[in-house]
Amino acid sequence: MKRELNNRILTMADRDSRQSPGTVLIVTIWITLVLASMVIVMSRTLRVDVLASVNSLSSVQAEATANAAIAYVRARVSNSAESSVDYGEKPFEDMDSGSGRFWVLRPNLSDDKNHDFGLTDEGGKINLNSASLEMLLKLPSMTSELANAIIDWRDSDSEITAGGAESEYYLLLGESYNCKNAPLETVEEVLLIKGGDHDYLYGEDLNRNGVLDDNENDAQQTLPADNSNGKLEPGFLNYVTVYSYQPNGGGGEQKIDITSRRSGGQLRNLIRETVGEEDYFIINENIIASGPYRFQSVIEFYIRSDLKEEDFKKMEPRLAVGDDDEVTGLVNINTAPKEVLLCLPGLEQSDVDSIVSKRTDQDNSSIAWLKEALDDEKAMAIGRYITVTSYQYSADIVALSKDGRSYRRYYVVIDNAEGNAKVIYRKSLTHLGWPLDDKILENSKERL
Ligand SMILES: [Ca+2]
Ligand SMILES: [Ca+2]
Ligand SMILES: [Ca+2]
Ligand SMILES: [Ca+2]
Repeated sequence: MKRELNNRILTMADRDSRQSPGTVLIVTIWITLVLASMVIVMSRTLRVDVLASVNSLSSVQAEATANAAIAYVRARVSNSAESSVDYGEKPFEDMDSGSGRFWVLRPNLSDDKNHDFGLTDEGGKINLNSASLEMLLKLPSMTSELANAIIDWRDSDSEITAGGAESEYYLLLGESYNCKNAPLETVEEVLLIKGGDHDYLYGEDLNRNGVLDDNENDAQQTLPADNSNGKLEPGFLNYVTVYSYQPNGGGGEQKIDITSRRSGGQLRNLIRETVGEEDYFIINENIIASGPYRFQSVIEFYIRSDLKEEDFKKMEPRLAVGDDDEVTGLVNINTAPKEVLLCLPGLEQSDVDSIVSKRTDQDNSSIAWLKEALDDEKAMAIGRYITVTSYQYSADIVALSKDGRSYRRYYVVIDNAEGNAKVIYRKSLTHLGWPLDDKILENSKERL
């Protein structure tokens, strides 16, 4: 029995010792496999880390480039002082910031095939906070419902304009809110307003680059639902603003409010100083013969006084319309697109064409040239809605990292009314995708 047991133990030990080399081999193979897979995992992790750091470097570069672009644009605006910024050159296209390249994209409203670059004058737009109902209604792709609802949205009262809406309407919506009863702070706020449809605001230009892209011309196949007619039907986005305003009486210099009869004495003195005693009597007679000694606008003063252009220009900086410190929403006739000019009261297409053809070679810092472009009645009728100076500009900045792997797009609005060109609005548009030619992206990646 004991022997038998010993034999069994021996047999087992024997069997174990026979299996040993195999077991060792299997264990070795396993260890090797585990080590190998660890190496693979580690190297993959390393590769991912390297890629991630390259990508995060690209992001940092793109962000730095965007910031450099914003600083550059601010400098351009503050240098422009009260006159318009240069248009038509190339200081906004493919600029090198060191950490990357940037473009300041601007939709060319008369060309949907090519990108255009530069700053956009917010003063050349219709201000949603100050425009009359009649002016709003003349905007392209504006509806009567939305125009009325904009008036209700911004006015402080709760009386419904025909077709408009006050809180009763908004409180019944799925996600209810009150009518604002205060000025709009962004243009996109119209999407909150009754009738403020995405299609009216942006039109077919889904990526807001001013160019007809493939998806914007394939009907329902991909967003947006366009009419595939080979043309970009934009919304009213590029014709409206909420940012335009200008100092009126400010600037330190004493100004004369020409809308007030009480300023008559001051105004007479200014005329006398400017044209001399002899001509003063003629000018004074002209004014008295044509109406009371007060004026709705600077251009009305110019026309009714029949001053010489050079004399008027000397007086112009001293004249204020009303006694408010600032005026909201005057349309800059030097820069406004035709669609915006057409919104001004009483203007027809031929008047707008005349303005656009005359303004190109005129001294734009004075409003005097308008007298050559329009007949007197029409010029005086739009006088109180227009200006020739702008203080707010917007820039649609596209910034690409040096290695071409990352980009950012920011829409910024810059206010220079106080001379410090401050950014008053900044919004990322990166989610809309790369808005320029795809070749730019491909080529910059190839250079790696
Ligand atoms: Ca209201
Ligand atoms: Ca587009
Ligand atoms: Ca489409
Ligand atoms: Ca179309």
